[in-house]
Amino acid sequence: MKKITQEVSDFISRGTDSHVRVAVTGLSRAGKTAFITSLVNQLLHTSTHSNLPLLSSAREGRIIGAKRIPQNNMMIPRFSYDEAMNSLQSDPPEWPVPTRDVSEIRLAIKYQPTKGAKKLFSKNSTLHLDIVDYPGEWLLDLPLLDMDFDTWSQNQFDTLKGNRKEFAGDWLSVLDSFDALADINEKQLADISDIYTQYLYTCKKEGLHWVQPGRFVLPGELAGAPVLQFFPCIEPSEKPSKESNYSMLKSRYEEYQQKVVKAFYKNHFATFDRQIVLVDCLQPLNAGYDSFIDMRNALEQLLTSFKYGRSNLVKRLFSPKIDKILFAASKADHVTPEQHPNLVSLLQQMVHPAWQHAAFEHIDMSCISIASIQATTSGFISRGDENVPALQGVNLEGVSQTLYPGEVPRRLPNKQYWHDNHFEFTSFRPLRAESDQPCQHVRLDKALEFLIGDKLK
Ligand SMILES: Nc1nc2c(ncn2[C@@H]2O[C@H](COP(=O)(O)OP(=O)(O)O)[C@@H](O)[C@H]2O)c(=O)[nH]1
Ligand SMILES: [Mg+2]
Repeated sequence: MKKITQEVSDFISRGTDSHVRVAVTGLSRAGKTAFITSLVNQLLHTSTHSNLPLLSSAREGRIIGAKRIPQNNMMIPRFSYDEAMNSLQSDPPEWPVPTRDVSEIRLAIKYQPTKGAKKLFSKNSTLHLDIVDYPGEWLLDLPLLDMDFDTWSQNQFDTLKGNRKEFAGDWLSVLDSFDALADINEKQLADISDIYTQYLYTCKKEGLHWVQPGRFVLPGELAGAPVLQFFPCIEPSEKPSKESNYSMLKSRYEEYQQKVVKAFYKNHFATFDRQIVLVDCLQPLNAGYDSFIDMRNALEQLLTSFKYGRSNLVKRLFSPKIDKILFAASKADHVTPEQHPNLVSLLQQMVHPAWQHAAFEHIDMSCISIASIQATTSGFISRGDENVPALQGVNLEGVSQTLYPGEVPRRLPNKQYWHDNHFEFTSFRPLRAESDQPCQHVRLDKALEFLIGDKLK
């Protein structure tokens, strides 16, 4: 009897749309933690101070309230909401400490439905919202599923041009004295993997985002595990023995494909209903042309996980459910509001080519700009007899500043652009969060409307 009741209740849940899993991703430092913290904070405040006019259910006064409830999936760590809020409420306020793994938080949102079966059954309905945070870098690993170790290795060596070759210097020089045919030397494999991982970290530090394997730079709970201890290696001309270094590297790579990459897609990705991809377009503007092109490539790569065409790997593995993807240019409060349309246009340029060439069947997509947690306030300052837009904020050293950070280009800039223009987007402290007020944000409600608005009808 109990089982039947559970099944019936699950059935009604699904039939009345009362559960949605929203995944939040983006490359590291794109603003995922800030986004989730603010989103949870806004929803928890809806019963007292709603600050979400662009979310129709909130504007119409139909949200009764939201609370946190224990998540269903016990294998995923809890998103550290309280810790993040403590940082934002401290004096001076601080940004939440970065986390580097998948995590989840679950909310129950009570609302008044407007239509259909939900309204018929009861006056109030509850939407269970799961929010899952995972590093965008993990999506860069998808192509590995279609490549054997030798192909992947060759691929990695082929990318060693320009800066990358320079960054890989240490690793390439230890490879010179590495004997792939010799008997397995665990210590040596661990050491060289470490140097290879350092190379990947250097790429990231220098603003290059396309790194493989993605889990090496964001290992989460796998830090130090042998499955993360391999590196590209040219296939030896002689047949390697089963006990050789080469065979060990190859079998670790295969283990990584199955137990890390495939497992992520099966256990996590397959469960997502909606996806938001956060993109920090300002960081590559600061860093320069190469960083820009690299971010575009990384985004294009990331998008392949959502191409559900017939030949798609993801589709071959399971039936993905994602029906809406939102791309959001994050940290928009780094530039003055009249630049926000340019920021969106720039993001569209990075995302659209990949989008148009691929068959993104049945996925609704949109691009917006947001600031999850505002760090600046915008206004005007008078210069001569002109009023010019400006931002005010407190920088990370605690100094209050008023400035005009410059224009955001509408289109993807060419190389020359960085000779003629100089970007310097200052980092500011977040505005302090008050315990009885929701955080200040820009268009987080627009993101919510896109992601869950229809589920609150
Ligand atoms: N000004 C501003 N800065 C932000 C915002 N969101 C994130 N940041 C900055 O970006 C950094 C990285 O954000 P975080 O959410 O930790 O990124 P994650 O690695 O994607 O989780 C933060 O420490 C802030 O300095 C925002 O809405 N406004
Ligand atoms: Mg984070």
